[in-house]
Amino acid sequence: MAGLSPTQLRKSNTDYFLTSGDKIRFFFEKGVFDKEGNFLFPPENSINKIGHALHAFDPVFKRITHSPQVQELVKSLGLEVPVVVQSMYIFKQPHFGGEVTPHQDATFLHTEPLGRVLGIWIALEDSTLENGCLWFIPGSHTGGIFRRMVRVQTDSVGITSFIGSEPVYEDSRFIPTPIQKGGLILIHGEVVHKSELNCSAHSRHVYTFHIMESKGTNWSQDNWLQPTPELPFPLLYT
Ligand SMILES: O=C(O)CCC(=O)C(=O)O
Repeated sequence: MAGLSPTQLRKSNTDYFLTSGDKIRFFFEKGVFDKEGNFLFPPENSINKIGHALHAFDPVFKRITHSPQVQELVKSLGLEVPVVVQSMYIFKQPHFGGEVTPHQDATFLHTEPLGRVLGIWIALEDSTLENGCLWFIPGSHTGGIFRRMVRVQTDSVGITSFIGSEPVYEDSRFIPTPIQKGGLILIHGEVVHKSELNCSAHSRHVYTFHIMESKGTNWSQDNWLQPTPELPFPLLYT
């Protein structure tokens, strides 16, 4: 990163993100690099998340994603031909782990019709009010989506932009969902959710992945994340 102008740096970060759908890549918290791109803090304390294809290329996460328990759960919800679209390991570092602002997953993972994306969020450590548990607005999955992030191609360069604006949600509408290590939260693709800055001394590690019912569903061509020849979206049921 040394010697890059702010514009070049932004472009290189965007490229790194936009081409991460079929790879295992590392994303860091804000403010952890100096101007030359050197770590200001130990890398293991600076990492925000790893994504977005752990489910395909890491044997441990592949096994968990396709485990009998996950398959049974998803079958019990009535999904017929679910595919895995992305996966992430989120660290939520002690004293440091950044907030995830209120959003709907369908903003980033859009389908037609809506209602076909489901997040499976597994707590690998206790997730508490102090270390940044998830918060949800009850019933918010029923109101459609407010904003979409789309991929825009300018020559060979990919950039993203937003259509629509995210409403400002009153804090009082959110309810927290602390959960113990080993617990699992299902996240509807349109429910509004967030997590707050981790000011505590405890990390909050999670493994999360998103699936889509592929039967009768169109994956939007302008989503940032697209299946590739290297990684078509794998079937969940194996
Ligand atoms: O784990 C978090 O803090 C946020 C996760 C999230 O928003 C998601 O998986 O959709």
